Amino acid sequence: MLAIVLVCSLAAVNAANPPPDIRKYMDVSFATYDHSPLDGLVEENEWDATISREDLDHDTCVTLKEYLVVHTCPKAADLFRHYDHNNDSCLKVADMSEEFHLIDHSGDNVVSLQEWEQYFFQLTNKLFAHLFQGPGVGR
Ligand SMILES: *[C@@H]1O[C@H](CO)[C@@H](O)[C@H](O)[C@H]1NC(C)=O
Ligand SMILES: [Ca+2]
Ligand SMILES: [Ca+2]
Ligand SMILES: [Ca+2]
Repeated sequence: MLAIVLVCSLAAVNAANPPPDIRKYMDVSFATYDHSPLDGLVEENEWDATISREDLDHDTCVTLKEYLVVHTCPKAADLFRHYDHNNDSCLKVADMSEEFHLIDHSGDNVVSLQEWEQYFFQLTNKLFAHLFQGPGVGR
């Protein structure tokens, strides 16, 4: 999932040197999802389609193993667990759908750029808080 790649690359960038233009990374990511239709919104079909790309053996379940083939950032396993809403160790369309409705804050079944930025900025902060703070701070 590109969003996860995005979160990973943001963490890498932030750990070294917090950039003033996080929003630019978010916007590039959003644009790569928004293609069918290209309408300035991310629809659920655009979001859910990431599952079929990552399901390497096409059994409808993206396992942690498959996931780690595609995503090699240090927090990839934590991100996998974040997306696996029903804790069955499989990322499925149902997990992605649940995640989509979290991102869709207004509940109108489409994700605007503003909702996207807000959600992934919060998710990045939540998952990588200790990297932002540096060693010895907090837990
Ligand atoms: C999945 O696990 C998380 C963390 O352990 C927990 O908060 C959540 O309630 C669990 N969800 C389900 C559907 O079991
Ligand atoms: Ca779209
Ligand atoms: Ca699979
Ligand atoms: Ca699952």
